Amino acid sequence: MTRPFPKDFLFGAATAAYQIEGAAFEDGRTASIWDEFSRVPGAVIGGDNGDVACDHYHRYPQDVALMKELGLQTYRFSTSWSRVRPDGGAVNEKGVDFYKRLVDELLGAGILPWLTLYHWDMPQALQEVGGWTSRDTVDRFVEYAGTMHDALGDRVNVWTTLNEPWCASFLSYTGGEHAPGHTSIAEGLLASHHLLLAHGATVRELRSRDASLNLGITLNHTVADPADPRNPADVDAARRVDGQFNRWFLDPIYRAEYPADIVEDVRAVDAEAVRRFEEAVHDGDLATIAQPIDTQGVNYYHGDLVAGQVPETAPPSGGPATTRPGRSPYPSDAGIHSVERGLPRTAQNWEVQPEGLTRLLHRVWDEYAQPAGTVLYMTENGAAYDDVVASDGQVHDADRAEFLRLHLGAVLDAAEAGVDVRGYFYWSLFDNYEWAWGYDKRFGIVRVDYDTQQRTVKDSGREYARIIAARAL
Ligand code: PNW
Repeated sequence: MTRPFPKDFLFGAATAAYQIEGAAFEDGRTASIWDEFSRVPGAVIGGDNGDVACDHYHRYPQDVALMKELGLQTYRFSTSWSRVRPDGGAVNEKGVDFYKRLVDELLGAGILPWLTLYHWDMPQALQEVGGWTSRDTVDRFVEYAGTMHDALGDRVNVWTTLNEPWCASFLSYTGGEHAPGHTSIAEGLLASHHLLLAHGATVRELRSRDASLNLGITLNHTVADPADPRNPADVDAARRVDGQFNRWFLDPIYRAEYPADIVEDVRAVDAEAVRRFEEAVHDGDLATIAQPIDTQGVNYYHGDLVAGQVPETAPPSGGPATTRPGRSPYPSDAGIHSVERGLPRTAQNWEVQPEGLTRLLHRVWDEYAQPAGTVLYMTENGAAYDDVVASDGQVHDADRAEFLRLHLGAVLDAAEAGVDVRGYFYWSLFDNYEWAWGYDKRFGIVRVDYDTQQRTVKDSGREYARIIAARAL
């Protein structure tokens, strides 16, 4: 029995500027926080950086041809702020032109461009005056968004303001794992608020320019389950993971409020940080953040089984083993312990838990998106595996093909039960620069040989192409 996808369901794949473009200092682009952070000793495995990456900046015509060959209907990419407005300052026409050429190439191939304005590569010059901890950065971001709309508003309909503000705030300013690599609770809180404010202000600005645009944001989610649902400490651990990871962003966007339980949890840990955060939330900010959106992107990789006490068997770490000191990305992290449940794991030790995705989609739809009239798309889902190139020159990645089928099935389960989820983007089209893991972890359905820049469609890519052609599982 084959299971058909809904008629208007869109199949795509996703990338991000810093992870694939390379050409880091060409045509007027200046440093971003990732150019800087990747050079900090011990911050990234292997000391890797995005100077060359997949050289997509020069190879985009062949790359778009490959997308067409796979049958992708849509392509999710991000634009580089420091290419378009180097140092966050004046417009750089050469940088803007790259995105015009890319979009024209996509449209020529019949592929819908799905543009994300911020996938973590803030100009380093703006970081030096506070980055996302500074309210001024919000205005700089809206200017940059306006530049992109001036250039592409006639050709791009779908605009995503931010990718995963949780990573851009707490993983970056509190956990220290991502650029700028800070470990401050106050900075994480301030960054999250200014990112959300930048989102809302951008939606307001673009909406006022053109009411026909499809505007939204992409959030990364987890599904937190208590190890023992009858143990109050485990239930509380799950509440706090959910609150800090999911509700901290969902509640302001859809309900114009921050989750009060989490504010109080964090106050108990660092009252001064919460005082600064509350001072940074001005009258009217929450109304700005809660602008109606057309689309919410859902990114899902895995869930979390958590306990209130240290478990007998701790699971392997799901974080990159860099040599820099970090801290938990959760401002209130006491009493949150991951528990092993024997699920299969990817090469990053991330659990493979497709049923969590079905539950997540139901939850986001029922509690947030449906009441707001917002439609859902899966904007990221994928897996790193230790690929090998076989003697026939191919990559027989049966594990990734299975991961893809299982998660597409989980999306279909939700869609068939009434969740309005209208598309799926596999992460990622290419092997690419996997942030603090460097080039060590490969997510692509297309292999990239970093010596020759040769692209090879993996078995998982062929499988995806078959599913897209059949529009059924
Ligand atoms: C997402 N975490 O990152 C990003 O949007 C992609 O750029 C990235 O390549 C992909 O997922 C795979 O990692 C995340 O620690 C990075 O929870 C880290 C986390 C979550 C998402």
